[in-house]
This record gives sequence, C-alpha cells and structure tokens, in this order.
Amino acid sequence: MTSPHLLVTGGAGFIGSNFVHHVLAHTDARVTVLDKLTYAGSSASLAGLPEDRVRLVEGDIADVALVDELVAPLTGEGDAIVHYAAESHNDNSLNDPSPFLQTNLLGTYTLLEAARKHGTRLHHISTDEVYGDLELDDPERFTEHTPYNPSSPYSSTKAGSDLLVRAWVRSFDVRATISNCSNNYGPRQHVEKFIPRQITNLLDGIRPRLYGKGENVRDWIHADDHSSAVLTILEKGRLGETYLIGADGEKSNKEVVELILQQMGRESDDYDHVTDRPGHDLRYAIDSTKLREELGWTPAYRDFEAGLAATIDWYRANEEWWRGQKAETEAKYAKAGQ
Ligand code: NAD
Ligand code: TDX
Repeated sequence: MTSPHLLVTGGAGFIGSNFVHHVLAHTDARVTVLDKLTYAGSSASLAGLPEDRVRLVEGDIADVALVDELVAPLTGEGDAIVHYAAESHNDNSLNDPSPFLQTNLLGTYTLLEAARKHGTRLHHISTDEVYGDLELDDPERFTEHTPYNPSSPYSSTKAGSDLLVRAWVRSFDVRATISNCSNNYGPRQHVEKFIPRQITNLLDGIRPRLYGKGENVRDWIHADDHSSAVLTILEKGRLGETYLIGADGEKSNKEVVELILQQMGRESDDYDHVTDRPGHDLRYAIDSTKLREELGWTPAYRDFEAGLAATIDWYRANEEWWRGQKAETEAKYAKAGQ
C-alpha cells in the first residue's frame, strides 16, 4: 500500500507549517504544500524537512489549472486536501478587504470545484470567529450549533468559505469536513499577531501594545494541538460534519501580556494601551465536547504558561526567521496608532 498523499494549502504559513511538521513526525504521509508565499508565508518554515516527503509548490489556490493539476492525483486511500490557505489577520482586513474576498472565498471555491471533479476528500480549516463574540459573563461557549454572526471582513469571508463547503457537500456530495478552531499560539507565527508581536517587541526593547482596555478574551490552543485535532478528523471524522477545536484556554489579553512580561523578566505593568481595533470582538470560547467525545481527541498542551515560555524561547532562538518581518509590521501599526 502506498502512503497517503496530502495537499496542504497555506502550508508555509503559521498553522499550516506546524501541521506539516506534525504530519511528518506522526504519520508516513507525503505532503505537497501549495502556498502563494504572501507576506505571511515563508519557505523557511519548512526548512529541514525531508525532501522525499515534502514538496513546496509556489502558487495561488485560486489558480484553476494549477489546483486541478495538484488535486487530480489525490485518488488513493487517505489522500486529501487540507485547506489552511487564507488571508488571516483581522487588522489587515480592516485596511483592505479585497485579498480576503479573493483568497478566502474564490480560493476555497476553486479547491471545492477540484475536489468535486476528482472526488477528492477535503478538510477545511476555519475559525471560531465565524460565530461572532460572547459577553464576558456568558455561561455558554460556542458549539457546532451556534448561529454564524461574523464581525470583520476576515471572519465574514471565513464564514462564507464554510458555507460554500457545506453547500458543496449537500449539493454535489463533496467528501468534506470542517473544523473551527480557537486562537493558536506557538512557533513560526507572523509577528503581526498578538503574542509574537509582544515577544519580539520586548526583544527589541519596545513596550507591549494592548488594544483598548485589554479586557478582550481569547481561547488559546497550541498549534500542535490544532494539528493533532485535524489529523484525528482526517482519520475518524464523519463526512459532512463540523468539529470545534479548543483546549479550554480562555485568557484576557491583559493577562497574556502580563505573563509575557513576567516570563521575560520585566515588571508586569510595563506595557502601553493603544487605539482599539474597530469592531473588536470581546470574547471567544469553544466547547469542544463533540470532538473529544465522538473522536476521542484530547489536547497535549494543558499548561499555557509552559507553552508560552517555550514559544518565547523559540522567538529568542530564531531571530533570523522573524527579523525580516518586524520593521514593516511595526510601521503599519504605527500608522494606525497601534
Ligand atoms: P497565516 O497568515 O500565518 O498563513 C496563511 C498562509 O496562506 C501563508 O503561508 C500564505 O502565504 C498562504 N496564502 C495566502 N493566500 C494564498 C493563496 N491565495 N494561495 C495560496 N496560499 C496562500 O495564517 P494562519 O494563522 O496559519 O492560519 C491558517 C488557517 O487557519 C487560516 O485558514 C485561518 O483562518 C485558520 N485559523 C487561524 C487561527 C489562528 O489563531 N491563527 C485560528 C483558527 C483558524
Ligand atoms: O498588538 C496587539 N495588541 C492587542 O491587544 C495585537 C496584534 C492584538 N491585540 C489583541 C486583539 C485581539 O483581541 O489581541 C487579541 C489577539 O489578536 P490577533 O493575534 O490579531 O488575533 P485575533 O484577532 O483574535 O484572530 C486570531 O485568532 C482567530 C487569528 O489571527 C485568526 O486568523 C483566527 O481566525
């Protein structure tokens, strides 16, 4: 029997590259990465992986001919498209929504049409942000039954992409599953995102920047746990189903900044409040009971502080990976008063 072949879109980005590393370590699958290498993607995130098992194709998920060529061979047992590629940053979507519509909607449509044509299994990676936000004291968390209510151009295009997948399952019997995950942290995350921005700011002698009052709550999960959940869904998930992925990691932004400061040897109030994000979602929280009870998944990273310390160590040790992104990212934030 030949080993499974996965087409991982966005596999040179943060979570996609963590998934490729995870697949290489825990399965015998071969991986083709399709990635446009936008500002958020980097071939350095795949450095050191064996060339006989990982191939990087630089290209766009909305390129019909290229996608068809890459999907056509995926007909074996266990073969699948694992679709991570997206424009992923809320702040960017507020400045210019157009690449979000192009990649998140038209790109997903292009992959679905190829999956339909070739009968290929597809797993679509999405986010808890499609559900909008919760009050701080809401006793309910998001479940697979929570109505969609996205707030930003980013989350609305992700919501739209989920709905396309559901329609292609129902109308064309495309063999697909969807997962909606909470906020990820870990190695190889772009320095535009909250946790790596604050770590690299401190390494550069800049005070961390907290939007608004810092009361907003995010539900943190280590990217490696996201990867193990996706592998579990690929192996055991029921076609047509949606699974929520989360690790009970709710923390306010203020708590996270204070932890980063403490772990980096600074006073825990050594940060600045800056202009809030327009339309800023207040709280996300995931109930992952379905994934845990039906498919038997559990997260391995149960200690956020330990995971955060390891992430800080990774950024300390890998300055050459992030240095090239830093000045341009901070210049963009400075323009927005952030
Ligand atoms: P990222 O921005 O770090 O990576 C995105 C990758 O997609 C990059 O490598 C980029 O080059 C590539 N890409 C962008 N447009 C493309 C196109 N048109 N064709 C091919 N490749 C393209 O994003 P991330 O944080 O790793 O997120 C990955 C996926 O996970 C996204 O679908 C996102 O919505 C979802 N997600 C992210 C989080 C999170 O906390 N970051 C949480 C839940 C879900
Ligand atoms: O400098 C900052 N200061 C700050 O207070 C930045 C960059 C962010 N924030 C706040 C905004 C959010 O409340 O921190 C929180 C996290 O911000 P981001 O890292 O931008 O993530 P978020 O907007 O929550 O979205 C992330 O999780 C869900 C990912 O970027 C999405 O791709 C994913 O779908």
